[in-house]
Amino acid sequence: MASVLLVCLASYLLGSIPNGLVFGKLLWHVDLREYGSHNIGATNAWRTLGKGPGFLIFLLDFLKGALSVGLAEVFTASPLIMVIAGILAIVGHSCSLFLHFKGGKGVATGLGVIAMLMPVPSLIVFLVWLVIVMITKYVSLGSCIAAALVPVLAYVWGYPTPYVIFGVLAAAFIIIRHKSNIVRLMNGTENKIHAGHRD
Ligand code: NKO
Repeated sequence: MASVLLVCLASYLLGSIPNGLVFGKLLWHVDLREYGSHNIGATNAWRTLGKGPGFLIFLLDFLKGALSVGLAEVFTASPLIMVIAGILAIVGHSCSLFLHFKGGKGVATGLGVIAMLMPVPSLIVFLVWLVIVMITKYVSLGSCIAAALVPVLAYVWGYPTPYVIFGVLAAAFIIIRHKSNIVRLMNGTENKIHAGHRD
C-alpha cells in the first residue's frame, strides 16, 4: 500500500516539473509563457527558441511520463497502478504543483506514458501525429487527432479495459487542454509551426 501511494505521489511530482519553463529560463533566459502560444510545451519551445530546445523539452517531458509508468511497474507490478501513475504524470504536467496548478497540454508526457503502456500503438500514434503535422503544419491538430486515436488502438490491440479507459480519459483531457488551439483552428488563426520565431 505504501509503495502504491509513493508511486502515485512521485508520478504527480515528476509530472509537475515544468521543464519548458525551467530550462527555457535557465538556458535561454526566456519565459515561454510570454511568447508564441504562451504554452510551456515542446512545441512552443521549438517555435520560440528553436529546434534543439524544442527537442530537449520534448525529451524531458516524455521522460516524466515514461519514468512514472516505469516506477509503477517496478514497485507495484500492477497494470492498474501503471495506468494511474500515467494519468497522474499527465495531470501533474498540466496542473503543476509548482505553477499554481497551471501547466502544459500533456502531449509529450502522454506519449511517454503510452510508450511504456502500449509500445506498438504509441509508435503508430506518433507516426500519425508526424504525418498530420508535416502535411498541415498544425501541431495542435496532430496532437488532438493522435490523442483521440489512443483509446481506439488500445481497444483494437486487445489491451485490458483500464488501458482503454485510460485512453479515453487521457484523450479527453488533452483535447480539452487544446481548447484555445481548437478555437483558433476553427477561426483559421492557429499558428503554423516553424522553428525559432519569437512573437
Ligand atoms: O504551443 O499550443 P501549442 O501550439 O507541445 O502546442 C500544441 C501542442 C502541445 O504539445 C506539445 C508537445 C509536443 C510533442 C510532440 C511529439 C509527440 C507526438 C505524439 C502525440 C501523441 C499524443 C498522445 C498521448 C495520449 C495519452 O499540441
